[in-house]
Amino acid sequence: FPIIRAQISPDFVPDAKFYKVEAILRPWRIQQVSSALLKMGIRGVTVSDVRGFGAQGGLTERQAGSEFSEDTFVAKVKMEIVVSKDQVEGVIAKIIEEARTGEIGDGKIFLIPISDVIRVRTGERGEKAERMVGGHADMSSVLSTS
Ligand code: AKG
Repeated sequence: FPIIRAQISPDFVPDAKFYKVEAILRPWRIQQVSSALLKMGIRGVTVSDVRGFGAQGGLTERQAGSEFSEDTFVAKVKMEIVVSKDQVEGVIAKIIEEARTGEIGDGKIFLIPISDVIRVRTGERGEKAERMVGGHADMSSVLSTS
């Protein structure tokens, strides 16, 4: 396989403290992706069932002369993860590693700068709101340092 190297390009991505990694992926790869992210310590993943089509119009193959619809929607899952800037490349690399089959239909990842994060329960903003506390990761880090 070619070496896949994801890098934030300052020409395309406005600088921000937090980014949303929005990935449109194959539904049957979601479990594999999310458990790998969990192992990395990533918390706060939102998934939605979506339908979409890309450059192929929802078709994996096109045969000359055959009739096909240009807009056949294929079932995908949208995975949304808001992380701090230093976690972005790790998350992108992990998603590619776990979701890629090499076939048409593997999906896409969009990187969206986030202005701020606000925790509803406390009204905290920024890093305090982004950080996931009280979960399993917190418990295990407490255990491993004690
Ligand atoms: C596309 O519509 O561009 C596709 O990749 C279709 C193939 C698929 O999603 O399974």
